[in-house]
Amino acid sequence: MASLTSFTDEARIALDTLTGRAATMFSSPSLRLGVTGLSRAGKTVFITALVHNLIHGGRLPLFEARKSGRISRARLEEQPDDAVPRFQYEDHVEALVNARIWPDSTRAISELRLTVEYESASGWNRMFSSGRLAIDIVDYPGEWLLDLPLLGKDFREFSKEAVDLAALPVRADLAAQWRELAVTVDPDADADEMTARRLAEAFAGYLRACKLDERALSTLPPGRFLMPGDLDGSPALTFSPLVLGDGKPARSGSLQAMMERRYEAYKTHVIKPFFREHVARLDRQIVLVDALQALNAGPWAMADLERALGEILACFRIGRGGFLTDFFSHRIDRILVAATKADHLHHESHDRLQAIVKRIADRAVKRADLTGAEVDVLAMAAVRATREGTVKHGREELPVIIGTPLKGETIGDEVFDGKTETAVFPGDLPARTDSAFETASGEIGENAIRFVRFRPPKLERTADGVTLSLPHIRLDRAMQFLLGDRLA
Ligand SMILES: Nc1nc2c(ncn2[C@@H]2O[C@H](COP(=O)(O)OP(=O)(O)OP(=O)(O)O)[C@@H](O)[C@H]2O)c(=O)[nH]1
Ligand SMILES: [Mg+2]
Repeated sequence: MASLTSFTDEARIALDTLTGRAATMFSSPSLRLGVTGLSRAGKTVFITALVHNLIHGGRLPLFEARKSGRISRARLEEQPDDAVPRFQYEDHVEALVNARIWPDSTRAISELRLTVEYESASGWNRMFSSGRLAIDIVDYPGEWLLDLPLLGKDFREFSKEAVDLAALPVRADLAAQWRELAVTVDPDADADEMTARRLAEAFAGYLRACKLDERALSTLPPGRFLMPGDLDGSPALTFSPLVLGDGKPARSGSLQAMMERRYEAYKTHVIKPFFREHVARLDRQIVLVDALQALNAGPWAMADLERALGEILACFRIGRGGFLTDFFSHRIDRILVAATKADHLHHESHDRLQAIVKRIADRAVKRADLTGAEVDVLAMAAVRATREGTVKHGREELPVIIGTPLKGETIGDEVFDGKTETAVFPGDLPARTDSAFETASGEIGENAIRFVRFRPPKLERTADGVTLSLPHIRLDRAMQFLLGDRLA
């Protein structure tokens, strides 16, 4: 991973950051916050809830600048990057707040600028700061980050790793079709577009299956195979790992040579620009993980999530220690790993969820060698769709969560209509963190909690009919960690 980017890339990043720095000297300070996570982790909901709570005066007792009344105004402004799609905040709010449905899946990068006007807590800062902070929030798929390690690997290494992973018991059946094809293809045969396409499609199919299957596996690179963005069908995406024998170099004109070339093109035209234009410019990062889904799927999925998180975190190490260190004005100095959707659990289990995620994150952080950046771990719900209660069960009082299950959700024989509120006993997470990771039986769903998807909450209104802001769990803590010091 030492030479992730070539000299010219690094020089360009340096130049970009220098011009970026010059620009910020004349405008108000800004902070680039990256929001990532694997698909469905909760990125869109998190950003929408954060912005909504800031603009509409949400209850944020742990967010110090708000609590002490120093934020006078927060509003959306035009984003600085014209070439990046805007995060469709208004549509997402309409869905969440008015229609009470979850926002649509978003499959590419987007950006939103939120400007906060505040009064510094210290007189010194008040004298020298403009009292304005522009927060550029960048939403991008975690799958794209999983591509970054490819920059340090040639086609042969990429192929070997992919072949090895596909043979793991937990993946083998999902990969069967691609593996069958891959072993019959002769890498030394003449390059042929149809073979390339069949292989690429089979490989993409396998990656998709990992994601859909109840095993809840994180995906493998190349990230654009699942989320092609505007690259769908392009040659840079029409390749696949091959089963390669000993170290013979590819014969010119062979299938192997063609795949190698496309793999390299993918690195040059997809991975590097993404890294250079987006990741290298971030100041802060939140990585959302759907730990509940992985917990429900069992220890294999937990191990897989840990692997993916490790690779994601390793991407943020870049820019330290190299000759470029001095140029990086945008080095990521704080990373928050957050398990979302904690509202599916009773609050007694929130700390357990946090402990489990902390275990995964600690190991991943160690492996990613992230010394220098401050890393925190949190269990939260960006939007709280449930409230708590207790239900008498014989002599026992059971802690329950109450909410409106989505239409079509089931518990036992009951099928919900999307209108009826119900109390669900979600079960407890294991008190002993270790047990979430033990592969003793390796069975799926051993730690299963009862997982029902709820509709977004109905917002309360005040006596004069004003709707209150979106409820959450510990969103304010996340905001304090990610933004608090910049509003001090
Ligand atoms: N109860 C609850 N559900 C949530 C929360 N956040 C996300 N979800 C659920 O998770 C789903 C995915 O959330 P999104 O915010 O769309 O996730 P994403 O990471 O943007 O997903 P992609 O755009 O597909 O990559 C939602 O449709 C909700 O069902 C939360 O805070 N509470
Ligand atoms: Mg999204």
